[in-house]
Amino acid sequence: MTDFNAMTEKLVACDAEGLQTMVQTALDGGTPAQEILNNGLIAGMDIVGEKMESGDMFIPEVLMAAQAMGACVETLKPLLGDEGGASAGSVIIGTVKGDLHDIGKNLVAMMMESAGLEVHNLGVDISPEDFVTEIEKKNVQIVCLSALLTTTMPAMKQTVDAIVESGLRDKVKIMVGGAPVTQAFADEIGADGFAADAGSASKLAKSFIN
Ligand code: B1M
Repeated sequence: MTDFNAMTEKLVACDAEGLQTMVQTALDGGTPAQEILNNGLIAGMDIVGEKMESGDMFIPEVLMAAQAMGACVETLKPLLGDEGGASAGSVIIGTVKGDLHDIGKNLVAMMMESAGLEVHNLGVDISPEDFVTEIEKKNVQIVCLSALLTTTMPAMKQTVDAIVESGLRDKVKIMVGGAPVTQAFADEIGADGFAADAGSASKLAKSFIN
């Protein structure tokens, strides 16, 4: 049986090599990738967040933990979700201006890809203007905005407003997500949907396409 507590401890200790070995051992032992992601990696990152808040972990360590998690997510990627099929629609996703968090956003992108969507991942710190430019360039049906900071949530509203002003609002569905974001906030800023996690984001995107 996989010891998820030991896995979270490795992540909190920023032991990238030890974590990777543990993830591989769990996979070899038949533990599903989704369980490893939820109970080992995301649970570990929640503890990192608590320690960051209480001043027990500092930015360089948090970054190291994030990198260790990112490497493990790459290992899990081919094994997570497999609804397959031809491209069901196209999406752009990015973290809004001023915000550099990308782990959750990348998970959402990954789940959407494995659900058969064509995903254009713009990265982090994306301005409203750049979102508009990319919507035009890529001709996508769905726009996903991610924010992890309460201070960057207003940039989500600015992005929705910029899409309205560009005349593209009717052409796209706008989805928002990230730890501080709620359905009420999505409604308030005029987004079409909110998703609390990568799995439900992928399902919601597919429902918009269908
Ligand atoms: Co930051 N950070 N951070 N950080 N960081 C948080 C978010 C924080 C809650 C930590 C804390 O204090 N407890 C806090 C925010 C407080 C607030 O705003 N209320 C915080 C802070 C304050 C900061 C800085 C300001 C710290 C400083 O400099 N003093 C700074 C800001 C930098 C910036 O962005 N401008 C900062 C920096 C960093 C690092 C760079 C060190 C690093 C990011 C590395 C990286 O992403 N490459 C980092 C990290 C790692 C975190 C925590 C610890 C973990 C975030 C994470 O990756 N979670 C975080 C605490 C926490 O969340 N527990 C914290 C795992 C990930 C899988 O979950 O991102 O929530 P999440 O994604 C989920 C869902 O939210 C959803 O699906 C995902 C998967 O299920 N989702 C979407 C996400 N995006 C979506 C988009 C969608 C749909 C769903 O579109 C439709």
